[in-house]
Amino acid sequence: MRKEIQARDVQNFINGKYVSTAETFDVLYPITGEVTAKVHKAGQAEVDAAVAAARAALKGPWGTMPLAERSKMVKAIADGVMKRFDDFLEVEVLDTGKPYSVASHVDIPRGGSNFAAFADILKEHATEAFSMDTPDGLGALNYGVRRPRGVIGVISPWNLPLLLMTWKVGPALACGNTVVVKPSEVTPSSAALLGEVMNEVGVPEGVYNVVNGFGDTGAMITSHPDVDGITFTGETVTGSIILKAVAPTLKASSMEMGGKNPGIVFEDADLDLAIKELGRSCFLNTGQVCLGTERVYVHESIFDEVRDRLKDYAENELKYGFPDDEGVNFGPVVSDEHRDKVLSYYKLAEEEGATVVTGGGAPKFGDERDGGSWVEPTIWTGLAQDSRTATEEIFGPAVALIPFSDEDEVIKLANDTKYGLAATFFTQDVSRVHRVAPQLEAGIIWVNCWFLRDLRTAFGGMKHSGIGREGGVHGLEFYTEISNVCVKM
Ligand code: 6OD
Repeated sequence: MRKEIQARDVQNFINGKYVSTAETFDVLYPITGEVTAKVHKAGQAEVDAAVAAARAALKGPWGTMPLAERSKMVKAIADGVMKRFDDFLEVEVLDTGKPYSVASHVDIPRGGSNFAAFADILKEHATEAFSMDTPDGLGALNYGVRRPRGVIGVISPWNLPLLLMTWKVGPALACGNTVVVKPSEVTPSSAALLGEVMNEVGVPEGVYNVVNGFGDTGAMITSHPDVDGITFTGETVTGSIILKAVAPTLKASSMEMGGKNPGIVFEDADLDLAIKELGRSCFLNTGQVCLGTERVYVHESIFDEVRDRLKDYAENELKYGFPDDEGVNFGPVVSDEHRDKVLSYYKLAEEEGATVVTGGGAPKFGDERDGGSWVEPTIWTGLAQDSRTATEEIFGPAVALIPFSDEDEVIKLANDTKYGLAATFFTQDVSRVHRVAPQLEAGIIWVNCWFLRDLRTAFGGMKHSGIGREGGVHGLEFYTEISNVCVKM
């Protein structure tokens, strides 16, 4: 259904208050290209104010709040997000153009559960203790004391804006930190709206702050001497720039970066399941998921069948439309700039000798959607393993299918990448599961499923895909500082 767009005002959120600035920039509705928000750009003064507020809150009511009370408050934030479900849904869809069916099943519920899951993290994980029995240490007890890291800068991306921002803010607050968030400039609205929830729930001023802007605003956070840690999800190139920026002030950093994730379909796979899960992993959120699959290795004996069935999935299971139209599950990409990047790979693939199985271009609607940022779901065969299309992250709804003949070969092919975020494979042979999984160079490995998340598990990438792990107890390494206390009696 066509939506009436009224451009909203999106402000910074500093010390519990919305803060406007003279300079604004536009957010466009990716469905049609209309202006959906005017965003107030933060400069050095706003970033300094946000950091100062965050630091003051660490010393003030947040820092002195008993753990049980803080946990209760983090749970209340989870409830607060769910109470405002429809409001979050609305702004997330306006910023991203994604279908309601995607945002309401993926983005918004995780916006709540990212707080609920971590509310009790410090209560649940006992501190370590070691008694010593060396001659010099006999009778000595070592124990770990955890304290919040401090002010955490959260630099979050545009593909799953609320999900990936709260994935960091949830554990940060639960561990007693305060945050300064810089959401992506193309999807700032849900981070701003979360400020209202913080106030509704009674989170003290200065605990949660949001500043809007581009890379320059991000750089003001990453280089700020009063910010103690940076957590980032986004492209590897940006991650590398951030790592350079944090070096002079020696900040801890937790980095989840790009990927070129492999999928593998072994000859014994349950193909009904494999096609359904691969279809999701290649095309969910219009392929804009860092965990998504962009190259699929298919055993040569079932290659044609998998190709045809995945083509059928792309052509018949994915439905374009306005976000709230019945049955719509495929939206535009987030911006014209990103559409142009994805389409440049569509062109490159053909130059590199790909056979286009389906897609390969941009749809034409003959209505206002032609002003939006659309691309077709695309499948290629015939690409070489070392082609740019099969090695560079596209971050769109596009996948290269490549045949293989044996297990050792496919493990080499899957690992033949600078990235190491996720890998997904399909087999019904349990011995193969245990043989193959440990050989895949990826931080997250799914077997016979994809993007099935238990927030207690380690999450992050190897190689150029990341530094550090978050999730469950693993996030404690970044969100807290541990001091060892050695007591000799
Ligand atoms: O599910 C998560 O916790 C997570 N960090 C997902 C990341 C998706 C990247 O696009």
